[in-house]
Amino acid sequence: MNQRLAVPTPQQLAWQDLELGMFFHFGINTYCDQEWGDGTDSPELFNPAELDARQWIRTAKEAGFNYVILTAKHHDGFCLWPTKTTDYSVRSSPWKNGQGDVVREVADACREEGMKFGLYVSPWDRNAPCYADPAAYDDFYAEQLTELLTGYGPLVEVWFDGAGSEGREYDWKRIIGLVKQHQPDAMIFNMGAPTIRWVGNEDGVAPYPCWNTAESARVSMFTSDMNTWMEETPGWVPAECDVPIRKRHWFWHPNDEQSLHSLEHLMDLYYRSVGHGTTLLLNVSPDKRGLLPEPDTERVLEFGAEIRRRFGQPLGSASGTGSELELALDEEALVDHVVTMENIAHGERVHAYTIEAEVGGEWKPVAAGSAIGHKKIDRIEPTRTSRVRIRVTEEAAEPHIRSLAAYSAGE
Ligand code: FUL
Repeated sequence: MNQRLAVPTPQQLAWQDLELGMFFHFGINTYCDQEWGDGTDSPELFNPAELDARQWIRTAKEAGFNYVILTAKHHDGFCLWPTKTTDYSVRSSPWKNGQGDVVREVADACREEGMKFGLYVSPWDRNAPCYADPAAYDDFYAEQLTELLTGYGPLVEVWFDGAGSEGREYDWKRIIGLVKQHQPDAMIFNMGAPTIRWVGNEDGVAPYPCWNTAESARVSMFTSDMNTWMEETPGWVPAECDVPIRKRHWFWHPNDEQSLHSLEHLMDLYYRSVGHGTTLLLNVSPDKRGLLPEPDTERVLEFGAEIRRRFGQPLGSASGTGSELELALDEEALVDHVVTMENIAHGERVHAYTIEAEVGGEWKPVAAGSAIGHKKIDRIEPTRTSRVRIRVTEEAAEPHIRSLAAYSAGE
C-alpha cells in the first residue's frame, strides 16, 4: 500500500526544513532603475562602493532565514563573478578596479555565518551574441554554470528561471548532469529534472492544498505553458514561493520605499506559504551602495521577530503514528493556532483531517483540512482548552505526525 507513495530524498527533506529563504536580486539593473536590462547597459555603471555581503547575510540570519539565493546572472547577461566566458561582468566594472567578485563575497559571508547558499543563473541571456545559436549558447551556459558549480563551495539550490525562455529548448540533459556532477545535494528549481518547483505566481503564496507531488509546473509568469520535465524527475517536487519585499520590484529602485510590503502583509504570506507546507523565498534587494536598505532591513527583522513571537514557543506538542493523536497541555490555555507537521520522510499520507479541542468535556472541531505535508498552520477561533487532538479522516497509509503543537500567539 505504501509502495506507490512518493517520498523525498534526504536532500529534499533537509531543504523543506529550511522554510525561509532570502533572494538577493542584484546586478546592472540596480544601477539603471529597471527590472529587465536588455544587455546593453555599460558595466561602467556597476560600482557598489560599500558592498558588505556580511550585512546581507547577518540580516537574513537574524531574521530567521536559513538559505539565500543570489542572482549570479540575470536576463541582461551581466555576471557578478569574473567569468572567463564574457567581458560583460564585474571584471569590466570600476568596482575594485575590476578585481571584485560578488559571488565570492556572498559565498564567503555565508560560510562564515553558517548560512546555506544558492545561485540564480538566468538561462535567457540578452547580452551573449551566441544566444541566437542554441548549440553555441548551450556550450557557453554550461561553461558559466561549471564555473559557478565548482568555484564557490556547496550550493543548496540552483535557480533556473523560465522567464524569457518560453518556447526555447536548452540542453537540459547536460545542464542537469553538471549540477548532479558538481553539486549533487543542490536543489534544482523548476527546469530540466527539478527537485523543487515554482508555485506558479510571484505573490509569495501557495494554493491550499499544495501537494508535494507534481508532474509539471508553469514555465514563467508570461505563459500558461507547463514545463516539460525530464523522465527522471522525481514524483516528489515540493513548491517554493518567491516574492519581492517591495511590491513587484525584484531589483532596487530609488525612491521606492512606498512599495515595501507591510509587516501584516508579510505575515499573511507566511501563513499562506510556510503555513501551506512550502518554503518562502523573500527577495530583499541590495541597493546601489551594495547594502540592504535600512527600511527593508528593519521590515525583514520585524517579520522574523513576529514569526518568533507567534511560533517560537508552543504551549505543548505531541508526535506519534496512527489516525488520532492527542496533545495534553500542562494547563488550560487560550489556543489560537495549531501547527501540524507530517513526518514526510514517509510520504504525504494525510489526505483529510480535523483538529478538535476539548471544551466543557466535549470535543469541538476547531479546524479541518486536507494536506498537511511538511507543515500546516491552522489559525483557529481562540479556544480555552487543555486538550487538542487531530483526527485523520482520509489517509494514503498510516499517518506519521511529526508534531502537533498548540500556540497562544495573541493574534
Ligand atoms: C522572473 C524574472 O523575470 C524576474 O525578473 C525575477 O528574476 C523573478 C524571480 O523571476 O521570472
